[in-house]
Amino acid sequence: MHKPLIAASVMCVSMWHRPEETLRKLEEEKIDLLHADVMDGIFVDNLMLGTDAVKALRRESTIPLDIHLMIESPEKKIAWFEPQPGEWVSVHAESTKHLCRALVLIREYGAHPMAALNPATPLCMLEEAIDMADGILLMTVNPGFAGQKLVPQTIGKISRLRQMLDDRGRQDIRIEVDGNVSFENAVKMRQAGADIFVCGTSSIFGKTGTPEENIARFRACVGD
Ligand code: S6P
Ligand code: MG
Repeated sequence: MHKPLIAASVMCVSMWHRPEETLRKLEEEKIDLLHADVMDGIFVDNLMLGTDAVKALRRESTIPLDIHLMIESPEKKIAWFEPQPGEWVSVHAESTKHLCRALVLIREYGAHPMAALNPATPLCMLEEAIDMADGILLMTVNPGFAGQKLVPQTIGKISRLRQMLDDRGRQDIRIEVDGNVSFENAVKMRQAGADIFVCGTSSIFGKTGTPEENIARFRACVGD
């Protein structure tokens, strides 16, 4: 199994309480990725992080971006975000008729392509595109909002995806989990085979503990 990576969810950082200090702390704590949620109000019922915000994050931090596109027809908009080598970019299978095109385009920028699935979308949707991806993002809540409860069926889905990848000899493909990745849920997700964890209000930006304390606790939970 891959070393677990922590992707800190930027939408869970308050924009009004010195966000730059939080960014510095995440850098000091050697957080692996900054998870930037992009929402268009059509694919999901919310609006979040436009192109300028994503580019500003890239300028303001040394942590590589993990851009989660929750937008319709992402293949037409990937260029707007100017993906960089080493970044991760995920596109939802439900959001495009051209998943393969979107994944290939992301790779042309030198970034890691990921295909994302909502909780209710079956794994067979990935069958023909999986080999074009460096990772699969499994939503463990319905996308659109932070602070939701886990859809419990998604834990079994992580195991089934890990099996599907192993059967194809694709142990190199990472599994990212996003939504209610709490300390408790992360233990189960790790056991099921997840290796990138989106950390938001359920863990490192929770109401109790400092981000530093919560990051240490989270790392212990996923065996880092
Ligand atoms: C939700 C979005 C997520 C959230 C994250 C919040 O649609 O894709 O990345 O930011 O899930 O974390 P939490 O711990 O509040 O669920
Ligand atoms: Mg996300």
